[in-house]
Amino acid sequence: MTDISTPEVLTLGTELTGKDIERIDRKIKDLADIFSDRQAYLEMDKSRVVYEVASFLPVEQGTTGGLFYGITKIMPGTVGDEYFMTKGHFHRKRDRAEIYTTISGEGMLILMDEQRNTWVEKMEPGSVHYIPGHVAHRTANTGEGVLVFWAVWPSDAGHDYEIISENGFSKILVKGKNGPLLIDRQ
Ligand code: M6P
Ligand code: ZN
Repeated sequence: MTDISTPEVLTLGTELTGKDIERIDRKIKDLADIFSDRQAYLEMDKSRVVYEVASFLPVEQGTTGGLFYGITKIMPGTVGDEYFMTKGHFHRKRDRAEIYTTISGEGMLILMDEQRNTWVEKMEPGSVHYIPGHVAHRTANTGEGVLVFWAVWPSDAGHDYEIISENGFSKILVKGKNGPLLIDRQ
């Protein structure tokens, strides 16, 4: 008989639980090349968690035609003036797209194309963001609470972090007097 029970069910909320969930914590110590204010970075508690990712990977990495999904939670905070954010990546298979849906909190999706043009989309509960292929993406928490979003991406997309850790994005998102500001990286 075919087993029609669903082995993993995601309830669209702030948690993703189940036996096959891969969990990654990114702490300040893991984000050395990410934040632009070196001095502020050095003064931070290295064990502080910046974000957590819980992913459901139902097929093997690299499988064509499958999908992965995950919940990311970014804590509120800044390093200097720069908001807590994810490392950011291009997809290793550059043409692969992705969708983000904001569950709670406030943030910005920071996008950069291969010509290093950078722009943002505001993330708020219910906002849905289509990230085209060939566009690097990272998310920043601009609010007082935790930013939680749901991501869905192709199982053969892969993560390419190298370009971002070497050159960053061309712009950074900082806390200004009247809210977030996207400014050129020094
Ligand atoms: C989203 C998806 C994941 C990604 C995570 C954190 O959930 O895009 O694939 O891993 O954000 O982003 P990063 O890998 O850049 O730290
Ligand atoms: Zn991605």
